[in-house]
Amino acid sequence: MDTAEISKARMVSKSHDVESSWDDEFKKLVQNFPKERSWAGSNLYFYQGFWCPSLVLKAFISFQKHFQAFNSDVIVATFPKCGTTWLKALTFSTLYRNQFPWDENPLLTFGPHQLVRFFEYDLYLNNPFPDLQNVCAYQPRLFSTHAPYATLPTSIKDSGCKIVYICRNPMDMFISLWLFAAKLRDKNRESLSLDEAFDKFYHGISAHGPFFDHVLGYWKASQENPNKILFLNFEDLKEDMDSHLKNLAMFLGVPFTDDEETQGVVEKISKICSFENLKELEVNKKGVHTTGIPHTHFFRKGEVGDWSNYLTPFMIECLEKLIQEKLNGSGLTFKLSSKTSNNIASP
Ligand code: PAP
Repeated sequence: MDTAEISKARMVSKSHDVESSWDDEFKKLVQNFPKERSWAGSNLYFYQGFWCPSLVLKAFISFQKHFQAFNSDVIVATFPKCGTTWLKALTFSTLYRNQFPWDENPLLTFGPHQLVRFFEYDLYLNNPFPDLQNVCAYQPRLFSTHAPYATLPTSIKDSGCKIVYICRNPMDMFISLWLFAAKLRDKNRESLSLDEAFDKFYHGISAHGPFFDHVLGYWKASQENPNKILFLNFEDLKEDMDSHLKNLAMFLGVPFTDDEETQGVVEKISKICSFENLKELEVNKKGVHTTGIPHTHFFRKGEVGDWSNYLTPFMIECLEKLIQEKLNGSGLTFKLSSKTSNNIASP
């Protein structure tokens, strides 16, 4: 077995073993939660309106119960496969740019997921009370989560901490997740067919889904409180990185100075965080995340519109209708391809 296969085997066995490691009290707590098979073959539990993977259910509940936010904290929140890795790299590099010499940017030696750690997939995974004072090498503290807005700990919602959220059109997100799940799936199980995955996605069943509830939860919260939540789109970033990076810096309270702009700092950040650069770094070719997932799995194509190579006309029609229905009246728009004619706006 090569390193990737060993990591995968470890990750799959972690997901499968986790339920047998639950104590009686926890088993009792979750016994009545609705349950479904995840796309990669483990279990999803329906908890507080969302499908939580068995691997992180306990960690998520610990995080929800015990995490105390500081006013200065920054949290990268995402639905899986919407640009988490990218936004982690961008937020890290923007927020801390004056805390290290540029040619020693930690992104060159650590994966974005190692630098901006998940609450549920990392910090709380094996420890209900992680020492959060010492996990961040830089200040302010920077964390990440796939948790839906409605389920965030009260201290995150009520404190002055800031949330940066990125969403992505559901067609690209769906294909990205389907291909990712196939890589994680246990060798002894057949991969989920595109039809099967589509059926699950259409009915809101995927890790941290329903997708639309997740996106709209953060979208509405960002509309109500734009100083607290910055809502970004994968497709907008692809189209015009520099102006979104300036907005991000402004939102984080570290706007680029005129000098920095003249020195090309914005372009440097966008370049170091680009798909092409990150994918080729040794650390991202070889490293493994705490869950056992190889870093390479987080870098596939990074494009807008790749769904057109996979979805059937029937699937496209269903998703277009679903998008219209779900976004109705919300003011949220998805760009489905880099060609502007192919966009779905909310009525
Ligand atoms: P996660 O939520 O599981 O952490 P996430 O990083 O959101 O994963 O998703 C990975 C997707 O982002 C992949 O998309 P694809 O399958 O359509 O290719 C990956 O290629 C893409 N991605 C990763 N890094 C970047 C980047 N720097 N720029 C653009 N896209 C990226």
